[in-house]
Amino acid sequence: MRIDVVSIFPAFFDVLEVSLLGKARGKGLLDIRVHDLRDHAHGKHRSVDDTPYGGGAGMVMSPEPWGEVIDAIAADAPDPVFVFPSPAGEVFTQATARELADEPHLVFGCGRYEGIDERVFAYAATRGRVRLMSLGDYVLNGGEVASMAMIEAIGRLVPGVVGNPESLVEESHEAGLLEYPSYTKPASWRGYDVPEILLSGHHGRVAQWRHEQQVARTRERRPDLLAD
Ligand code: 6GU
Repeated sequence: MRIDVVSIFPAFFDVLEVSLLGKARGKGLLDIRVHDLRDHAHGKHRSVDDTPYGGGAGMVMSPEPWGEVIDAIAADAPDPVFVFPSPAGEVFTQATARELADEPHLVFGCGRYEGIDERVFAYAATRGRVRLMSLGDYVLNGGEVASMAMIEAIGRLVPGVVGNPESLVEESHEAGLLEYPSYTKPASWRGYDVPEILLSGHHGRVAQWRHEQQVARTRERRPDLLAD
């Protein structure tokens, strides 16, 4: 899978060189390319933003550098999915991660300030498909950390990135439930004991207990997931 990232802070994405995704890049499973939006700003001060029409606080990212970088990426590889992280977007879920993991080419456009000139989204839609995606109901300073989260959630679903594909199956959100609790040795630690059933060797009863735990903690922590 190819992933292009556009940002005025490309250094945010240096951490994509470590851990599981770093290894996947080394193996050629993920082709991640980070672009500095400022390379496409041509004014005397290389500015990428300006004051909002209609007034109001903050600055808005100008369309011209975005148009240029979108053209450069789309010329190289047509019809990508453009993902613009935004607290005004649709909510990114495990289902979204699964959908996007099937795409051959994603482009993450990271906005800063009060956002990106709205026309950029319309233009990007002429060069590919466009999704505005939010991580949840809170506000970050820009799209960089949000993109990182989405790239990790999507990248680990690309075949070969996670060594044992079975570990993707029983996770939180895969069955619409939270994950069951996990334990390892020692069986007794500082007065806390591992639940007896897990030491019993009865695979069927263990599976049933784990499912009950999943339902119980989902009801307790995330009743919204059980509603639908
Ligand atoms: Cl995707 N972007 C920003 N700036 N803030 C957010 C977000 C995204 N998701 C939640 N808060």
